Formats: sequence, C-alpha cells, structure tokens
Amino acid sequence: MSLLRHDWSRDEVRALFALPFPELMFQAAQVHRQNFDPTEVQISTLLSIKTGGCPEDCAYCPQAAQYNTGVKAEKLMAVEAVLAEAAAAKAGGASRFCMGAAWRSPKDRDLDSVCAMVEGVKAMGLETCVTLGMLEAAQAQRLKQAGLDYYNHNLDTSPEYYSEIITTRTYQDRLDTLDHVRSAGINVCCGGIVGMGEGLEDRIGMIATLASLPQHPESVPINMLVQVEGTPLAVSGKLDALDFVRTIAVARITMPASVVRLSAGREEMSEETQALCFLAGANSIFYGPKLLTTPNPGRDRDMALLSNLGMRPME
Ligand code: SAM
Ligand code: DTB
Ligand code: SF4
Repeated sequence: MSLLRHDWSRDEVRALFALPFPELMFQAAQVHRQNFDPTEVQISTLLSIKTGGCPEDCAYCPQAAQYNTGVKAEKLMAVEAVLAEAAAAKAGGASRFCMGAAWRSPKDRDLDSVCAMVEGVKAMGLETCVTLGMLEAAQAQRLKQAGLDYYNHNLDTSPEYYSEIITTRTYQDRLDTLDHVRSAGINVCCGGIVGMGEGLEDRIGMIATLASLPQHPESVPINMLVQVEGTPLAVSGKLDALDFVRTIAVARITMPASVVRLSAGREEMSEETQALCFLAGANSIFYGPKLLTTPNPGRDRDMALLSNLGMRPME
C-alpha cells in the first residue's frame, strides 16, 4: 500500500499535471499496481429511480426542470420494479447497483422507499449505492441502517469554478453532505466532471480538494461531460481526450487506495482513450446500455473491450 496523504497542495497537484505524459502515466501505473491488480475492473450498473423535474440548476444536467432537454419528469419508481432491474444487473455481471434520484434532497417519505430498495438490493448479494442530493445527518444514518454501502455525491469541479455551474446550492453544502455520509459510516463516492469549459487550474483545484478530504473517497468517479442538447453546457468546447486521461492519472496518484471510476462519457470515447484511462489507473466503469438518462456502451461492447485488453471484472 502507498502512503495515504491528505495534505496535497495545489502546487504539488499542478506539478503532476505538468509532467511529460509518459512520466505521468508511468507514475500512475506504478501507484495503481502497488494498490490493485491492474487487470481488474469494478463493475457498477446505474438506474435512475426518479427521473427529471429537478429544481436545481446544474448547467450540465439533462434532468434540471428549467432546461428543455426532452427528459420527462417521472415519479419515484416502485420498489419491486427497482428490484427487478437490480436482478437483471446482477445477471449481467454487475457487482454494485447504483440508484440515482433527481432531487435537491430526499423527503423523509421518499427515504422510506429508498431504504426498502437498499435492503432488497443488498439481499440479492449486490453492493448498494445511492445518489439522492443533499443529506442531513439523520438521513445518512437511516440509509446506513438500511445497509447502504456507498453514497455518491460529487464536488463536480473546483471551488472557484463551481458558481459558474450551479447557483442553487453551495460547495460548502456539498462538503457538509459528504461529512454526514462519512460520519454515518457509509463509504463515500465522490468525484467530478471534466470538460465543462473549466481550465487546468480548476481540474487541479478539484483533485486537490478531493485528495485533501480528511479521508479519501473510497470511490472517485471522473466523468467526461455528456453534452446534452438544451443544457447550457451543450455548446461548451470539446475536451482534449488526453486532458481527461491526465485527470484520471492525477486522481490515481493522489488517492492511491481509492477506486477511480472512468464514469460518464464512454459512449463518445474511443476504445484507445478508454485503454489509456485504464493504464492511467482507472479501475471501475458503469456497465449497461444507459447511465441515468444518456446512453452508455452496450454490455457486449464492454465485455469485448475488456477481453481484448486482457482485463476482467473485479470479484
Ligand atoms: N441529484 C443528485 C445530485 O445531483 O447530487 C443525484 C444525481 S446527479 C445526476 C449525480 C451526478 O451526475 C452529478 O453530480 C454529476 O457529477 C453527474 N452528471 C450529471 N449530468 C452529467 C452529464 N451530462 N455529464 C457528466 N456527468 C453528469
Ligand atoms: C456519477 O459521478 N456519474 C453518474 C453517477 N455519478 C450518478 C451519473 C452520470 C450521468 C450522466 C448523464 C445522464 O445519463 O443523465
Ligand atoms: Fe438535479 Fe442532480 Fe441534475 Fe443537479 S445533477 S440538476 S441536483 S439531478
């Protein structure tokens, strides 16, 4: 195991981003194999249990009610319907089932249903993850009692760029939710998005913030922005794929023992770029043809890619 540091300065993170690409990739691969088997990938399947109609204004998000993206607002799914999807995910080979809801924060009544979903999914032998927006301490404790393994709540970007992307809640709100999740004893899944028009300094700020949390998130999703027509970010410039790979590598080096997820954006990514992400230390993917509302590569394509790379799902 590498030494875990929680005092990464921006200068140090900047220096990693500035490394020549071969040097950065070598360091990341080294850290990766000191902590993990580099041929193994953790496989999660996502389900949107409550889609659209969200009151927040996250500029990237197709589910925000105020943007015209064609996503229809739906009610919270019934517990049985969610369990049927979880069974299908398990049959497809996933080891974790992640349930997402387009809420600012859950109401206590909604949490009753989500707790029942967590209990049911866990009983199938799958790990559970939910992402429901902001949480109070007591809500986090209820989820823990239901057996929740992971809570996903992203910082999304740097503290400085954040207000360009979301105005309806603050960076501190996010840190508070992460604190409640951590205190309840739930594993933290927290990362961000690259390709939102942010600069290198914002990627540095995001990684430095994540790597300086009192405890690193156990799971760090790095999303490539999925540009959805109707959102303010639909027209932001395309990201250089190598800058995405660099972000994965720096996350791997600064958070050596965390599982780094090559998260949204794989549908538009070449297989070569995905392979570079794995070399850079990514060791988790979302598996199955849909993320929350946007497409993801089909199962066959992903299994073919992993097999071509000599990689396999983590047990
Ligand atoms: N509503 C809850 C919240 O925002 O915390 C949970 C669901 S929300 C969709 C979860 C995360 O998905 C966001 O924090 C963001 O990082 C990611 N996400 C949403 N839309 C995305 C997009 N178009 N491209 C990449 N990532 C996206
Ligand atoms: C995360 O970091 N990425 C996932 C998950 N956490 C919930 C969501 C990606 C959403 C992509 C846009 C969509 O499909 O709506
Ligand atoms: Fe709502 Fe979450 Fe989308 Fe923001 S990211 S608009 S909170 S669903």
